[in-house]
Amino acid sequence: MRCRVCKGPIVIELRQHNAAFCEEHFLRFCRDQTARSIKKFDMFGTDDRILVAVSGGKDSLALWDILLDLGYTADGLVLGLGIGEYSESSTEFARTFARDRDATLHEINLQESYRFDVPTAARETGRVPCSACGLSKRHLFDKTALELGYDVVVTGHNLDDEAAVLFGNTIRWKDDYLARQAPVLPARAGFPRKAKPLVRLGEREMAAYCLLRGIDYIVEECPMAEGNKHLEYKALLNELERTSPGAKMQFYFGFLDRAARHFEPEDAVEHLISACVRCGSPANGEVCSFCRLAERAAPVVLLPTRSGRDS
Ligand code: Q46
Ligand code: ZN
Ligand code: ZN
Repeated sequence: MRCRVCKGPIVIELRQHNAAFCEEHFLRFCRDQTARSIKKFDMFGTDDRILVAVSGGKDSLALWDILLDLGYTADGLVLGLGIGEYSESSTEFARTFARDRDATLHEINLQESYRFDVPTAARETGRVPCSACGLSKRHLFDKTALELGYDVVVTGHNLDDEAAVLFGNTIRWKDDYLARQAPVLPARAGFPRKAKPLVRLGEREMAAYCLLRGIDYIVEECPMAEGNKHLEYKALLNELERTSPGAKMQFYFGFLDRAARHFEPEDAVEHLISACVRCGSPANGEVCSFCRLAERAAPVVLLPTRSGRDS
């Protein structure tokens, strides 16, 4: 096979696109696919300040790299989740990338700022680790974006992630989650806009992108991911993709084009009416779910108040 664009020797074949590319045109393909999603879903513009949710993995670092190359103003935020060596290495990869690209990286360490970490929170509250972790991540990315004046938070969720989440939500018909499956979610009171510019690219492409660009990233899976249903769904969809190239794209984009509108929330009734007395974030009671989690995970320590986030 030869490169679809220049007919030169190839570095990758993409069966779902019935195409193959040389290095230069594969990198351009990744940028073009990202730019296409940003435009099609009206995710953000060149005047917007973007906060990249950086994990130290291939997707978030590739996304950050592509956004910078496309000329966007994109800073990163990495969270120290306290998941042993995995968290330390992840943060180190994020720092190295930021240093190499002369980009701004914000850091929040759960233990230092809130006196708990993900394993403790999971243990003390009886939640599965990914639930405690996801709640903390959403809260800290949203809150930091709003406090520092970013217009949008972007995440490195790729097509494999989104198809797996859609699959899980579909087989259980989780209407409320299906309503939030779009690659861009508008800002609402207390929440910034969120976007997933990598939805047209898969894991394999992102790994190849990082390899070709010389971006080092954490390869190991998070040790707390065990039992995570999404990994199971990903494996199922990979098997399907092997025999039917393009199945993931058809499933995900078919849903967006033809079915998503049926799951749109009815007249957005605002359930989260109050501001958390501790941190000011939206809450459906006095205290938001993150502060409730933190209180149970680190009960003897006074939590930061609205005026002293990192103190
Ligand atoms: S970091 Fe956190 Fe993930 Fe680890 S504990 Fe689960 S959610 S698997 S992306
Ligand atoms: Zn080429
Ligand atoms: Zn709170």
